[in-house]
Amino acid sequence: MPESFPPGFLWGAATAAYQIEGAAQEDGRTPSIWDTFSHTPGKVLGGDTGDVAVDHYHRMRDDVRMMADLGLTAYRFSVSWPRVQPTGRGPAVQRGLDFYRALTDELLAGGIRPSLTLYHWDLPQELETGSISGSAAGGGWPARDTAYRFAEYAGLVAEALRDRVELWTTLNEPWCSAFLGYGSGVHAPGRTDPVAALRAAHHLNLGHGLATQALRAALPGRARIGVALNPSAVRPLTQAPGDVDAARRIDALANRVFTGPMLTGEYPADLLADTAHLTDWSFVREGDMATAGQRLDVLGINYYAPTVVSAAGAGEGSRRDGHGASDHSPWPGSESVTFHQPPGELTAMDWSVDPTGLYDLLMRYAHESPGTTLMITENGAAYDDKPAPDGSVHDPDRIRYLHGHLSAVHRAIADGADVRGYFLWSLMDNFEWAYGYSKRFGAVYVDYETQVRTPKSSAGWYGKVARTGELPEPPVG
Ligand code: IFM
Repeated sequence: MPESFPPGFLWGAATAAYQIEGAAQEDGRTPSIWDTFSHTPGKVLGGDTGDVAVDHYHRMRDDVRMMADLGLTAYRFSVSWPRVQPTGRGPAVQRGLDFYRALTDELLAGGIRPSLTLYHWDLPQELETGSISGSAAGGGWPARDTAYRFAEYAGLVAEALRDRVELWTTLNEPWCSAFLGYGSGVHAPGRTDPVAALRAAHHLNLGHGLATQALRAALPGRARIGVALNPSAVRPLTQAPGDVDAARRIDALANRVFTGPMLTGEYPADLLADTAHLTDWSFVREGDMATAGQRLDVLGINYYAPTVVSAAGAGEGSRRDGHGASDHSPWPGSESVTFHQPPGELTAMDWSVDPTGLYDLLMRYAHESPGTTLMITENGAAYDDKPAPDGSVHDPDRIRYLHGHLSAVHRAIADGADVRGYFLWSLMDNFEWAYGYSKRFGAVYVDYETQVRTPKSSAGWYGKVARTGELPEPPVG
């Protein structure tokens, strides 16, 4: 029996500005922290940068036509902050906004619902260093002012696109911004200071709340506002008390550091205790928790693989956690926790294939956040896709991955989770951050020499699911 999804379920694909747009120096855009980071030798594999990426800025109309041909009903993209507000403060650049006006017009004309993310990691460099115009103090997300700058930018984008976009997301994966950007340093801006990472996490929570207020003030009542988190399905290696405690610690640092303020209006007591030797959290000011805990219409979940942990030294494992190699841990106060790769199939990122993690997260947040719509704002896998001699690209592993995860979503809906949409990561191959162009997540293959796009077999498979709203029998083999 095919598994049917509810009518109106959104079938989308997702991308992010720095990963696809290119045109890094056009129409007034200034560098973001990712431009600076990727141009710093040794930071990105192969010295790759997003200067050209997949040239979406110039190929946008063809790309939207491709989405419509595939049968997508929604598209999640992000706005490049330095394209719209180059110094991170002051008025918007209309040419920058015009690109997103044109993109959303094309989407709407093609019957595709735009889902807009305000921040997918491309902080204007000036807000990090304050060095471009000399007007700003900078400091990045560890600095409180950045949260206010983000709210100002949110208001500018909302005013420009309020008539075209109903689905708004404030932040994408703030965990990565805070803990990979300022803790382990494998993401921009590449700082390795655990306290800065915790301060960044708080200011991202605050910025989310302030931006949500700015969006609600500017948008019509029908707008739906949310955030896209990458919660970890954290599992202890064994039920030994040390392993269970390691899982609790990582759950606090991966998940509850954001869902605490955003869903319940407070930081979890165990998180504060686990990090008390590093900071007294005095950067949290009166009123911040109420601001961060704005009503959420949509909780976006980005899911790839579960996380298995144990107490230090238990079993075979490492301090590496699938988020890139660094001598610095992204887990402040929990550096000794050991991470384990579960047995079984792996993707090209060495992430395990386990849809039960997605099911568990959907059921968890259905219970913890009743009344909030859930969306899978990202899910997908990288594989070493290569064109066949006839130019076609077959990716049965990705079809199996998607089938398994969509089946988990179907089961969660059947068990009561209010899930309204699924966005495949990613529409097309693109710049995979510190891995450069070496990892292909796309349903559409991109030849980086010619920029020719070729839908992989998974794109055809997913398009059929989107058109019928039904998941066929699992693929064999
Ligand atoms: O490519 C990223 C995306 O930008 C954020 N979520 C995870 C994806 C795969 O690593």
